[in-house]
Amino acid sequence: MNFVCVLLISFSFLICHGVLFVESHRMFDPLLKMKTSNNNSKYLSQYELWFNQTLDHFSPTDHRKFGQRYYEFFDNFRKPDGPIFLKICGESSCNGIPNDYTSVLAKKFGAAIISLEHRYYGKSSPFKLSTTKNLRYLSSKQALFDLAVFRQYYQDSLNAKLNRSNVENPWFVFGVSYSGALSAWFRLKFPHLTCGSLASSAVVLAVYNFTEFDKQIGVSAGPDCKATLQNITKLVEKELDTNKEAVKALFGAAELKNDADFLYLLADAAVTAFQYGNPDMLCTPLVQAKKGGKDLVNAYANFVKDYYLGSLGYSLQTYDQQYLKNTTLSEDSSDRLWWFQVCTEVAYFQVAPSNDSMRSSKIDARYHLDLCKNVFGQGVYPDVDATNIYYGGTKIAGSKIIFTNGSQDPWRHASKQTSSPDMPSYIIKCHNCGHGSDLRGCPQSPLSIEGNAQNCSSPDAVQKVRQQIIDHMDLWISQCKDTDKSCV
Ligand SMILES: *[C@@H]1O[C@H](CO)[C@@H](O)[C@H](O)[C@H]1NC(C)=O
Ligand SMILES: *[C@@H]1O[C@H](CO)[C@@H](O)[C@H](O)[C@H]1NC(C)=O
Ligand SMILES: *[C@@H]1O[C@H](CO)[C@@H](O)[C@H](O)[C@H]1NC(C)=O
Ligand SMILES: *[C@@H]1O[C@H](CO)[C@@H](O)[C@H](O)[C@H]1NC(C)=O
Ligand SMILES: *[C@@H]1O[C@H](CO)[C@@H](O)[C@H](O)[C@H]1NC(C)=O
Ligand SMILES: *[C@@H]1O[C@H](CO)[C@@H](O)[C@H](O)[C@H]1NC(C)=O
Ligand SMILES: *[C@@H]1O[C@H](CO)[C@@H](O)[C@H](O)[C@H]1NC(C)=O
Ligand SMILES: *[C@@H]1O[C@H](CO)[C@@H](O)[C@H](O)[C@H]1NC(C)=O
Ligand SMILES: CC(=O)N[C@H]1CO[C@H](CO)[C@@H](O)[C@@H]1O
Repeated sequence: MNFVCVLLISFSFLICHGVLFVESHRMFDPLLKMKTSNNNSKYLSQYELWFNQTLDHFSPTDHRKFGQRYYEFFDNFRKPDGPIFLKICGESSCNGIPNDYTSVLAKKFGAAIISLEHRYYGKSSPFKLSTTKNLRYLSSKQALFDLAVFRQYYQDSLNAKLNRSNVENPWFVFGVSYSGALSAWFRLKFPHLTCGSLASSAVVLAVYNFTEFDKQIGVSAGPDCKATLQNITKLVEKELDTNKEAVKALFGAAELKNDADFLYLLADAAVTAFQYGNPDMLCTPLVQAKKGGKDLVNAYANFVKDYYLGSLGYSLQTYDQQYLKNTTLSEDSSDRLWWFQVCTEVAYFQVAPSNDSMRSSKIDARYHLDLCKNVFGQGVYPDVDATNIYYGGTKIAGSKIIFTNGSQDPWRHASKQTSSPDMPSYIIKCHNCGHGSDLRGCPQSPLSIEGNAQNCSSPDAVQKVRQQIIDHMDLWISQCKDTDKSCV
């Protein structure tokens, strides 16, 4: 542990008990956390630090604060002028700084890594209950402002620790998926606060009827697997008419009372295989079952139970509108929180295309709008146009942003896929390249340490894009340092 780290950690001991919460008050024991931190290779650090964040950045009169959790990792930091990587946490509890490819980049650049939990998620909830009224400060706009204010605070406190003032380390922001969009938008809205951005599988385009998503699943599956999945959907729909309880029980999903919720689970389970780089886990047994004349629904039920709900650990509750209405905060509140963001800002409604769809045609825009209304109340629906006007969608007018996408990932159709000199875009093409393969390697989930690309069907495709990322970072960070010097 080096000098900066010791100082920052001892500083945190002073502040950690005094964090102000608007309604809730969580306590934690820093010593306990200290003991379990830094010895799990999946994380670079799980040692919690706290920051008093402004609840409403857009109100001139409301000055309430809430405690926001963050992490830091200084092992590779070239003090005092090394870069600072701000790794943005997205729509789930942020339990530490994961040991993905960012740690390789940190070694290469002599960088510190800082990670701030997204407001409302995990332990960074301003309120005790997630009622619709309390969720009114949950938006990407507030989250971006959080990052800006935190970034400034962090630089100032680092300067104070290093006995200096008005010095800026070169910052670089990172994110994957929704946090990838935040990474791009941060550079767009606060270009003076970061030298550049990596926007991995960044969903910068808010989409209302996201039919491209399902179409990509069909392409990623290939003709045989696709036809099998389509037949399974038809068979299950038929069973729902005649044998509802039995077919739900077969998938271990008897508790899903709403049939469309159940059909959504079935669609999502297949999606995850392609999105996270495990296509063969799904398609090999299905195509084999088909060839061997076995029961297809049964084969798919085994995949959903063993892989999706089993080894990947997804929960049925995610699909259960009854559960999504629960406003008690717990470990799994992320589902309700993310649906709120979907229902108010970004939509990405994964509806069945009118022709040739994988998922049931019952999963349409009406299903999503009804869910928004049922879970959050009358009048809650996404204003997608407003979101795209605010950020620009795929016409985002930013600079020094790298967009990366995986060829098999359905989400890439909500990303910026055309390259421009100021915002290079790269596609990583391989059989199991999906969501965030540049940072996560293969499979993308569960995590492979340091984003190992060995098990990608084409490791070279991943390495090539990684080298391009490094080249851009190198250039932009050095340009940032030059600007800084000329200002002194
Ligand atoms: C956060 O707020 C609490 C209560 O006002 C205060 O005691 C604590 O010092 C603050 N922490 C920081 C880091 O400013
Ligand atoms: C991590 O640290 C805890 C507490 O010191 C210890 O009990 C545990 O065995 C350690 N785990 C590993 C994998 O080293
Ligand atoms: C910081 O500066 C003060 C006054 O200039 C000095 O007393 C102190 O030793 C310095 N601390 C460090 C860590 O350099
Ligand atoms: C979305 O699709 C539905 C049909 O499912 C259609 O009624 C609606 O107009 C579409 N909305 C937009 C914004 O494309
Ligand atoms: C799908 O169902 C159709 C009609 O029942 C059948 O002709 C076709 O062979 C099936 N295909 C697969 C891959 O199961
Ligand atoms: C809501 O969730 C909490 C925490 O998980 C649980 O204790 C409670 O029973 C749930 N309430 C309802 C009505 O399901
Ligand atoms: C529907 O999809 C099939 C298979 O991709 C294609 O052959 C057919 O032309 C499509 N029909 C329409 C009306 O788009
Ligand atoms: C690659 O996959 C093989 C077999 O699936 C597995 O045993 C191995 O641990 C994986 N290697 C890496 C580096 O993930
Ligand atoms: C940078 C790049 O290769 N982008 C491609 C991503 O995918 C879309 C759709 O397949 C192509 O049109 C882009 O050229």
